[in-house]
Amino acid sequence: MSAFAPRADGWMDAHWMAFTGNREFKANPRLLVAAEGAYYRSEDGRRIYDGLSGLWCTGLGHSRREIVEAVSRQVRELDYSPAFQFAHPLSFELANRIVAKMPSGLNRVFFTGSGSESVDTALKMARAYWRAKGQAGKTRLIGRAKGYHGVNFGGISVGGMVGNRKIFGQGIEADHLPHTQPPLGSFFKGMPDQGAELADELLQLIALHDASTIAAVIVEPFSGSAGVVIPPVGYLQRLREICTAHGILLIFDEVITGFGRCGEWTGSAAFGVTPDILTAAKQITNGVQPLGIVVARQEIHDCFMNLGGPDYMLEFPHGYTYSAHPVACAAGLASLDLLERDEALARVKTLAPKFEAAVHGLKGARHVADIRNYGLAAGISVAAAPGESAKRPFEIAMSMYAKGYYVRYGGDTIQLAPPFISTEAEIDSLISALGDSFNTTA
Ligand code: PXG
Ligand code: PLP
Repeated sequence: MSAFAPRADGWMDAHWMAFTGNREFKANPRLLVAAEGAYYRSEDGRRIYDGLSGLWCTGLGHSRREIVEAVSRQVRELDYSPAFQFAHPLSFELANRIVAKMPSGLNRVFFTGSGSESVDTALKMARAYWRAKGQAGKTRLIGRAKGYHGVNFGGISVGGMVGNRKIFGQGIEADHLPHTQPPLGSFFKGMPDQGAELADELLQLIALHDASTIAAVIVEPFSGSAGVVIPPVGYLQRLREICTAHGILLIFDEVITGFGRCGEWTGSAAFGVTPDILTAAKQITNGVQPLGIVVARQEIHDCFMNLGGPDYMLEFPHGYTYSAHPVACAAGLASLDLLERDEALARVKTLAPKFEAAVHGLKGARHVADIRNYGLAAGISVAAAPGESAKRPFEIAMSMYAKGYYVRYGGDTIQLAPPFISTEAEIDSLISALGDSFNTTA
């Protein structure tokens, strides 16, 4: 039990919470005080099923002994080491282990502390790469409507979640592809079989801006935050072809899709398309420590190494205090071990069709406007209450919490990303409770 019991004396006022309705939360706090396997324990002593694997990051389940021990050992042995000009052995080991899981050709790993930092690092890398190649005019970045690339200035500029951008003023030079979410009511299972031609919209942006001004295109293989938007069959292939033909880097933001959620090590492997740069975070450490990565093709890395100048000078002036943090690297190594030992990818592949059948069974429940899924991820669009599109998802998530299930609500959707270690019975009970919550919401 937590040593800090909530009190009614303004104890909660000082913490300005992230992406939270602070006023509502502090009136009705939902405090989690422990976790093990696929369950949290709430402050009021209930077991809560973790229907989103934390925030898409704890697929192996909580309190895994091997990760806890690796982190404890590392914190005792080397709690911090400077990220610049010095290093520790774990980061090299982890980079090698990561490269072995990446699509072939992606073999140089830059460490960050989060998905947002990984995205901004990748965008800077893309611009600096073209400059290093003598094409300094290639600075424009292309994202996609409904894209989520974290919350730093680069990420919100290429991002396409309107609510995350509009109050912050001018960002950096970016344009956007149209999103690929099928019309409500489509109820596609897995990849939609129509919509690949939306990739050709990139040709319009190239005609408008000229490829000589465009550094990179960044997309999520499937979008998580926007409500789980799955790429149409052939869409990512077409984006790849166009980027290659026009000399534009393709960045896959795999902060959610990387390290198992798709039933493969990457969304790139699942969808059969290789980007030039790949970002990931979250599941690499099973959420236990903050860690992000940017993995680049060797030619991109080598371009910086070959710039010339004295070799004690920096090739890429970029990095974070917590880049390759030793405790995060220890968590990463232990998580990779467990992802392998648990045969997590095979487990996701086995569960995915059952999860798909279960979640699509919600079609016909009250307010269910669409269902989209891939691997162990699903988004359910909720028909809007008049004038209040975000209200029903909130009410449904609160009804689920009262029943002992944590699900994510955002915009007009409910999102599910069960732990890889879930049983079929747990998934069935999650979906059955959710159906009930939809049907009993006004
Ligand atoms: N890119 C992508 C594709 C993401 O999904 C980020 C970047 C940013 O990562 P950090 O570590 O800076 O948060 C993300 C994060 C949700 C949800 O419920 C999604 C994210 C974070 C929190 C909630 O959809 N994605
Ligand atoms: N702001 C100040 C004043 C700093 O000194 C630093 C790092 O030294 C930063 C921001 C960046 O912090 P981080 O490296 O954790 O991203």
